[in-house]
Amino acid sequence: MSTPSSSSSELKQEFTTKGYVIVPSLISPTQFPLLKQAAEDVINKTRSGAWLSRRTVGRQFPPFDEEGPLDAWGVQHIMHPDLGESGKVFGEWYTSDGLVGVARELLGCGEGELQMELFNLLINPISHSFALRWHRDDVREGASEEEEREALGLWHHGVQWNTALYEDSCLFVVPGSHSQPRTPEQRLLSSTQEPPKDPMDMPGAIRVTLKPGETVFYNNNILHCATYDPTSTRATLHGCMGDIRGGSTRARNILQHGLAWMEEERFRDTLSPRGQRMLRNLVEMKAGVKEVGYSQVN
Ligand SMILES: O=C(O)CCC(=O)C(=O)O
Ligand SMILES: [Fe+2]
Repeated sequence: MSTPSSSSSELKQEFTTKGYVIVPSLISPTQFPLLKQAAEDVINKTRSGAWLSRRTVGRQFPPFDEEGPLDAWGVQHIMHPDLGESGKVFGEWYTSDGLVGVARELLGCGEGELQMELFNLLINPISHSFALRWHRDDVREGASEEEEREALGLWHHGVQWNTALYEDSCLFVVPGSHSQPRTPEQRLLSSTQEPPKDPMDMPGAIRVTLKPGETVFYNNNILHCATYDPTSTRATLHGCMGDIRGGSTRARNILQHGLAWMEEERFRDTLSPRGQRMLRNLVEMKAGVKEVGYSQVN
């Protein structure tokens, strides 16, 4: 995985032109049951209120407060040492050869430049349908065409991914929109705070379906939205990694999620030497940044 090959550059090319690419199997047969079990554990803790770092129904973007309803569409900070053995299982997969190999390939960076970032779990709410409006993660909906062009012209030195543990059809994207300002019609449909009535009304939209074990890597400024159905099991690993050559360009996107816990020694102690190196890069970046705002308004 870590040595470049012709098929690997095809992967990067697809990621660069379409803004996303699907990779079949980055979870080994031994890891799969461990990840499923760890997911079940943290989902139970979240739904019972024992784990309060979560994304609750009704709130689309950070900050995700600890208060509010118990029905959640996401579990935050799944490598946290307070999650015990489950946290460790997630940490082992986040730093595994397969995942790190593809991330490096898409980032075009060396092992020493990899930055540990976010790792969360996206789940089905149990009693509400919910949806996220059309958005780009780090460009606000009111950005002018010129502002959009400028923001999308920057390479942010990061990759984000969703890895499905169960079949997942929640995400919709507009291929190619990570590098193009919105058309007037796309702008209209993504300027509202309301979730879409039908995501397929968005010109150019496609629905991304992942089979268990598949991963979609995407540029998080691609125009995207998601719908959450309480009757369909979802447990999808949702993370990102960066390349330190991006300096503080990724600070807002990452630090708005509240990562003070990652600076604790007891978290570092749960990680492999590779994980500890990646974490050190994050902590150094964080130290150079005074204050970050939020990418979106809820
Ligand atoms: O649920 C998903 O797959 C997408 C989540 C998302 O877009 C976000 O958290 O900003
Ligand atoms: Fe998003």
